[in-house]
Amino acid sequence: MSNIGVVKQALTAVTQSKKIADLQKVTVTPENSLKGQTHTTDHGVPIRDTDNWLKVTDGSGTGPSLLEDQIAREKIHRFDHERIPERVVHARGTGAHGVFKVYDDKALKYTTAGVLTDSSRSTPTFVRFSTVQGSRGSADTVRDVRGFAVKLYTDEGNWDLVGNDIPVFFIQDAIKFPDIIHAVKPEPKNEVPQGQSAHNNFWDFVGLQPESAHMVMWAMSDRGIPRSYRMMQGFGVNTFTLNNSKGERFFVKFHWIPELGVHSLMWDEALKICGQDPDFHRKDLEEAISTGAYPKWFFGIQVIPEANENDFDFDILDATKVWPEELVPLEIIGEMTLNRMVDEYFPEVEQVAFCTSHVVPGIGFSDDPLLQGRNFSYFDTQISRLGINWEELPINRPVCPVMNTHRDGQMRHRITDSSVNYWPNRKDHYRPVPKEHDGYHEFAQKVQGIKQRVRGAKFQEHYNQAQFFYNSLTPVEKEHLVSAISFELSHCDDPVVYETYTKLLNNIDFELATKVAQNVGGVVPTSPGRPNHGKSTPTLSQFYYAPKEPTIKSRRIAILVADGFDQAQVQAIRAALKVGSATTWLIGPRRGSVYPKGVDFGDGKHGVSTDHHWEGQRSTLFDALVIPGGAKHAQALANSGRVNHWVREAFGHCKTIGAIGEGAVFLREAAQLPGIEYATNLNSDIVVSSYGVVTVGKIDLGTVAADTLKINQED
Ligand code: HDE
Repeated sequence: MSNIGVVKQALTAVTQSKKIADLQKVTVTPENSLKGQTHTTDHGVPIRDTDNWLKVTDGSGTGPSLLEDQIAREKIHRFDHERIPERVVHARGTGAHGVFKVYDDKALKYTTAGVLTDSSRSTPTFVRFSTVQGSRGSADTVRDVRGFAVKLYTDEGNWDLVGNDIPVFFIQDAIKFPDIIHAVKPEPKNEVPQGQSAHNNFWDFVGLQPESAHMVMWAMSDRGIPRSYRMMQGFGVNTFTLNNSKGERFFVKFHWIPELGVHSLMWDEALKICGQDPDFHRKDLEEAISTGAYPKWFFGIQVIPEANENDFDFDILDATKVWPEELVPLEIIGEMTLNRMVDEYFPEVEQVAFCTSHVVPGIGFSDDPLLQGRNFSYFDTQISRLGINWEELPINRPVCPVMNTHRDGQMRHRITDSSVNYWPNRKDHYRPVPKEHDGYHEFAQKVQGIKQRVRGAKFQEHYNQAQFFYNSLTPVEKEHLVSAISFELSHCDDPVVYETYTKLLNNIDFELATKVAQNVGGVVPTSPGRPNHGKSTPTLSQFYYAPKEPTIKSRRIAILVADGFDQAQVQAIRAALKVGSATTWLIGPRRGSVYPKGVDFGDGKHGVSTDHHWEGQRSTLFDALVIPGGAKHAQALANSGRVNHWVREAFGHCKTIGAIGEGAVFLREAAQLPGIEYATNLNSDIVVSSYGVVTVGKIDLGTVAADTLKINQED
């Protein structure tokens, strides 16, 4: 068995859960038992030939194909029907299994939900991450909101927490959802663009619907281009409720905070990765899980007692608003770890189906008008995607008993051996849980009023929190935000659109509006549209979430080598990075053997296998880069235009670059990274320069004739 096989087997042992055991009941063909198994039709008849359609032939092997070939017909018909409708939003995604735990029973003061209060439980979970705009085959690293949908298979039924990586939403009332989605999706005339919001219709809509201003700020910030699904926050967004055993009710918002911190790509990187590796985020999740670097999130709640509902200058049921943590502290009560990839994409990731209306006893809804609409929408969409029996699908079915009088419908799998299918019945089947026991019951909320199509007074204010978010960004984050909106508006060719939006921006911030308007030819303001309240919080900048101890865990680090590299250095670097749980990748002039210093080229014995050719994997796919010493190797790197571009591009994307000896000379003389100080002799062991360039002068660099390293001008 390969090393990877051994690791996989070891990891599998620790990733069993009730849900995995349940799925294994239908995993009829585990890979290790497939070898040598007989090919059959779907009705189980063994077949001899799956390569040739039955023909009438005179012996020459050609002739008309026969429709009577039921084996060929079955194969083609099954294939013709392989596709189901993709999700109308969030079509592109990936998923993984995991486990959720709470630390203690502190939340008992808010809720009776066992999943949130019983620390002896390990609740199996399935998480699906997604983008929103693009179709199923679109790229991962587009600028977009990311879906963060969690299914918790609790002992009292499934709880679906269907969130995003951004804590607010574009609209306040669910009735506007088709409008915002039509506006952001490819335009109706020509079905462009794909995986982008950079087009007239999106900016037209958000310019005319100012309640979206806050979310637009978030989506255009670095949150819109995460480095990894593992490095984003998750938010339930809507306001839910918790009920305790005393009959008290609390409003609640749910949060996921990644252990590794919140990190983003640079926009230039994101654009390039779309072409270089459109599955970048999918592969990233798989790589982390299969190497045992299990992604982890801390789970937090913000809680407001029912009596305090109206204490804030915003409406706590308005999904376009955050609850500032200074006003409503975040309580961390548990964590979720993802530890297992799926065995097959379609039956698990494509067929998993979430419903915001799926909550468990102790958790309820609020009058948040977005949530109320979502509770209708998700069930309906699953019927059209998967059919009415979608909850029987293996990935969706609960791990606790399911028993009721629902019957029939397309694709019914369950067989209930009962002569009655209604309640009440003479046999006492399907008896509802007695009132004094558990079971879901609605909070007895008093409701009275007038039927009207209206929104609350506090729902009318749209700019305070957009400004709050902008004020809370660091200067670098603000710069990225300006560039992002400028990129998007530059893709709008209707002046009405970019003029309207630049005017709207002036209600958020004068400096922001001025810079964007100058970039895109919009309306440059002469004075602020409204005063800036000046309020900010550290908790909205993604820097706030940096892990307490800096970590390189699961980061991808490239080591650039050519023939003549210093192998002892490479071994030492790899060992050191492995201790920090990073992965290292040798990138060379060819995928195959590269020969270290002191070994004859092609000696057939001492070559070291590289992972990739430097044309095959670009710097954008790595987090950091190391260049070892070795004079001949450094010369070869210097001679390659691609390598010089590789290194400069990594530098341009602010990646950490380390170099030793001749590797440092290469950086200085060939790649010519600007504004950097280098280690120059044995005595200056290590020089940490600006932009994270670290050079080590293990040798006297003066002995390496600098001018022997020349840049290949092709690049
Ligand atoms: Fe969704 N949303 N949504 N949404 N949403 C769907 O359900 C909808 C909203 C979110 O990985 C659909 O199964 C309405 C907010 C995620 O399978 C659909 C409204 C948030 C996913 C639907 C919203 C989300 C969806 C399409 C406005 C963040 C992917 C396929 C009231 C909290 C789940 C599907 C997955 C998917 C409707 C707003 C997150 C059509 C009507 C707010 C992560 O039912």
